Amino acid sequence: LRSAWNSQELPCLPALPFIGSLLSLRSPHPPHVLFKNLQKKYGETYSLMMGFHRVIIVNQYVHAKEVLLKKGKIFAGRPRTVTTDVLTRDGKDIAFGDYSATWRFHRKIVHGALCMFGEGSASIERIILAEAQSLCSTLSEAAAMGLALDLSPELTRAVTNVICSLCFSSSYYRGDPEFETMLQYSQGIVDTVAKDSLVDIFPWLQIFPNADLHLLKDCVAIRDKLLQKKYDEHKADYSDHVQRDLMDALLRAKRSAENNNNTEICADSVGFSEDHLLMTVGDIFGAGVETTTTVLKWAIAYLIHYPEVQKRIQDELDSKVGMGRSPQLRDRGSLPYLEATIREVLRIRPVAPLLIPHVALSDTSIGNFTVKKGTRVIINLWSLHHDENEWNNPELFDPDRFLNGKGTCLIMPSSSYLPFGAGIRVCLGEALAKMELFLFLSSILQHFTLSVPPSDSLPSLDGKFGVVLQPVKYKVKASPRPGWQKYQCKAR
Ligand code: HEM
Ligand code: PLO
Repeated sequence: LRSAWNSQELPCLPALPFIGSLLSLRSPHPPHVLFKNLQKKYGETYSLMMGFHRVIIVNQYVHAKEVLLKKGKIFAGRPRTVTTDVLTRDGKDIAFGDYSATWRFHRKIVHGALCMFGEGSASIERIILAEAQSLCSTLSEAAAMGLALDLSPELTRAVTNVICSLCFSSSYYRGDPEFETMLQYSQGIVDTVAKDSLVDIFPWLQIFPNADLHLLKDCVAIRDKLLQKKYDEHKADYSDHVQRDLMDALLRAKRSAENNNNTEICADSVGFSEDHLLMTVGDIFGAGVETTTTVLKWAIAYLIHYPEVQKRIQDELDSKVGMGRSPQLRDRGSLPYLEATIREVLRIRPVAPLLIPHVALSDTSIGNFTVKKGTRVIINLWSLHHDENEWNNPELFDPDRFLNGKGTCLIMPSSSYLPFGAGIRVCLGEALAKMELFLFLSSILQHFTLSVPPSDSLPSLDGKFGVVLQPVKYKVKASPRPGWQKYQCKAR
């Protein structure tokens, strides 16, 4: 079993021609759990074959950090797959696009545009706070009618409106048909893209009817129409003098690249086609919506399971912020228990349990194992976050693990923690996501106690594996807290 395909040392799962290691990968468990379990037999870092592609699975943090940080640039490639090619017009985006000058340039522009709205200026905070307030008013209306709600659409709308403001300077009202369309296509994409479906292992399966691929193509077509509309609107009233949002920042960069025929960043050399621009915004919009919403849903599911955690956050809010004003970003330092809870949610249910696959851009090594150019590397964040050697009782939800003994200071108890990845491919939205998680959760918990309706069972904590690990649907009863009975948010 410890045969060497690619190197003398790397343990490899059995593999057959064409199908690779598929037979060893049949399992009732989702891939991140299966890959964690396979460590027992093959060691922490092992390889397997997905069709014709060699894939290395890394289950521990020393090797993970070598791949992401120490050799980040060598492992900065991305594989091309059938489904991500459909989503991104053959990798013309940031997340699924291979390492290149174009990729670097687009990352830089997005980074700059997000910083422009960042902590320095108060505008992102204002946008999030307005959405949090609107969300709270929806919750209090539901509470007044005694309704328990699936919070997913309302959380998604709040989070979407934040990223919509940043990308397009627009927002959605409740029941907005464009928003309903977006909800549908985005779930269709999450359900079908990049989950190592058979088409991605066997591209030739495309010639057979494939329901998943059909759904993906339909959803992508609807998304692209929406993106094109936003692009056309921005182009029509673009001005060099005002930069309203990310779309304007990209348009400006595209124009200056087109006017810069003789410098190193001319439109051709950086790949600044309309496709590239649309795919970049598509990434930020898609990531901006699906990731943060997913974490909020996990956080609420855990808070319902652990009412004592909820109570402690509320006590902290009462004593540090009080009831007279909304929590703000400057309160982050004085609310360590809430921060610890957010960290714990990101540990126990990482949004992207396998990150996005990396690819070795040249011959290299991981630890003592040699790695050939073109090898795919999957970092199993699930294993890092559930490593028994690093975390006491890793299955237990325990925010206190991120606090000192007195519960007054945040600590990082282990290096085996990378919810946003690390290095050259680190998440571009980390700062934004953290601001949103803090402001949304603190606003909700300042006003409401969350539970399930008496007739319902507790939310399932098993995730549904896909390009993001989503919780299963559940209903929430939001009860206004004593002292907040008269609380009425102004409807927008
Ligand atoms: C990539 C996590 C929110 C934009 C990633 C990766 C992870 C991650 C694990 C993959 C890193 C890798 O492959 O090595 C998260 C989590 C979030 C979150 C846990 C929320 C709590 C966001 C938001 C945005 C965003 C709000 C947009 C504003 C991106 C982009 C990439 C990425 C563009 C691709 C980076 C690249 O390949 O160069 N994120 N993310 N993420 N994220 Fe996030
Ligand atoms: C989510 C569905 C959208 O309709 C399209 C989209 C674009 C970017 C993807 C995102 C989806 C899922 C989460 C991803 C993000 C890029 C980075 C992020 C994969 C598919 C993470 C967590 O890695």
